[in-house]
Amino acid sequence: MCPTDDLADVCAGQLPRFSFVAPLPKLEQLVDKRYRNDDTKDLGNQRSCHINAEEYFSKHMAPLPHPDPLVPPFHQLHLPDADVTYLQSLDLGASPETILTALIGEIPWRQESVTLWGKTYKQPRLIAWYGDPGRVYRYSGLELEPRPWTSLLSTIKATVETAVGHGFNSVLLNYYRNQDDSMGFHSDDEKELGPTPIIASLSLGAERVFEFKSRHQPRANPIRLTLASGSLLLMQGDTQRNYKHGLPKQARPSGPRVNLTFRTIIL
Ligand SMILES: O=C(O)CCC(=O)C(=O)O
Ligand SMILES: [Mn+2]
Repeated sequence: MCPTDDLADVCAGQLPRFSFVAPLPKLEQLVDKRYRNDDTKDLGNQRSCHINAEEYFSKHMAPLPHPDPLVPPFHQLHLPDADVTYLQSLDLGASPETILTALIGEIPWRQESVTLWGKTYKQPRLIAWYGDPGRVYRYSGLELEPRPWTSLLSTIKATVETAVGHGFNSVLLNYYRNQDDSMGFHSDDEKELGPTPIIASLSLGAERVFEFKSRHQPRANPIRLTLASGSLLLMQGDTQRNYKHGLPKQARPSGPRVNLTFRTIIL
């Protein structure tokens, strides 16, 4: 069994360092001492420690077999009752920063207003929705008509589809301008995504912390991942049914980040 099954807080994406925080009494059970190093430190009643990610992944997170041996393997995150895999660096044919700059320049970004619990407020980020004709996405009172694929987005989509072995018909782009932009906890569980959506989430630009929280144990500590620029996070199976996810604001200054979540809208 992988010790992350019970981890209160996992923070990956900083290869070769992999860090996590767990409640102090559990730490000893969860972490094989061989993966610890000396910079373990106390954080109140929590303790943070760093372990060697390459070694950890190779022992506890089996790479998934992929039909194309040239495509680097994904690592499975051990979230119980979910299916989440992470690829540290997807080869996009250009640097993530080059693509980030191109997308920031070419996308007609919009700040939308959403209505939640009867209150309307502006989303703390900019968004854009692209897809095949008719693939409308509705959430939180918003109705997004798809823009036609640009050549850059079609190219990225094809690369993502090859990496995950699944086709998509739409993408939601999120532009986090700085550390104050965020996305609240939610599940991508709208009915037009089907009962077990496959969502491939590509991150470009500043590293930001991404959090998972169990829908059944809302008081449990969130599980945290740092998403690297150029990384691909794949959520499928029962992930949306059993977990919420979000991207909190952060205190530390952050540069721009664009995230593309490729989806399949079922008509
Ligand atoms: O920016 C991210 O990494 C999260 C995006 C997301 O959850 C969404 O678009 O539904
Ligand atoms: Mn989401």
